Amino acid sequence: MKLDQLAKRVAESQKNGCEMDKLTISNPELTVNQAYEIQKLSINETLTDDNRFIGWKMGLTSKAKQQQVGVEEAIYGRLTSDMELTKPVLKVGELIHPRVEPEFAFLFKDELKGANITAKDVWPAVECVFLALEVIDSRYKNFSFTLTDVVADNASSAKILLSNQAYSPYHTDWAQAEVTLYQNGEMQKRGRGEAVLDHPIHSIVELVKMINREGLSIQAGMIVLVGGITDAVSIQASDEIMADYGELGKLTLHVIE
Ligand code: 0L1
Ligand code: MG
Repeated sequence: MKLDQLAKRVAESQKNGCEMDKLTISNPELTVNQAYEIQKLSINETLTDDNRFIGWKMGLTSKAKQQQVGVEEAIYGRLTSDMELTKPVLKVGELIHPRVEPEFAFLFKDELKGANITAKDVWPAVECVFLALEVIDSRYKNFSFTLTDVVADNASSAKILLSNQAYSPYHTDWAQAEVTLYQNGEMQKRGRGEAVLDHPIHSIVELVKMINREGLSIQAGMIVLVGGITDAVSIQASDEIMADYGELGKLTLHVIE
């Protein structure tokens, strides 16, 4: 089994929006560490001057998300500039079986690294916080995978929408901030920031520790999606998705063919 060949298979499926079999079917001995290597190789393959590495995402940070997909630990993925929607419109025809979930995104002004950081080290490095909608789209058939598979598939990353408004990190208690997710005007999900590892700041701490094992860091200017505040809803063309964050505002995504 060659990791670079598996990475090519994953990159192709992500680029073309076509389903693939789980890597662990033909490679049952694949480890989670090797899956992170496949993730790195497949994303590096897509990087150009126009598609830059812009940050990280944490996934499976809530019990609801872990139960939804039958996996029991948080994972991370890589974000590139192609994933960021510059308008609140999602072309669903390019994706396989997309789902959307409400999140917060933290933008960093200073580098964060190390195995021993705590929340007190994170706050001073945060420039601002955005409201965010993450579109996830597993490249595996039936949205079904093992931990190893989903790590190799860049934690199902597909697209992200950030709010126009940025907030000071000290604007509110992000653990208590509530979001209600509507699909075509119908309430689908409700949750608080504390669903993300008890507090979104813990997600950043966890990420820094995890990427430190690869000798990597959150660099100044990077964003981090901290993880879903609710579990995800399936979406299709003509849907209107609205996340209502109360006094923080609303974020709307129009889904088209
Ligand atoms: O962002 C997420 O929590 C998704 C992580 C991967 C699992 C999934 O595709 O639901
Ligand atoms: Mg997510």
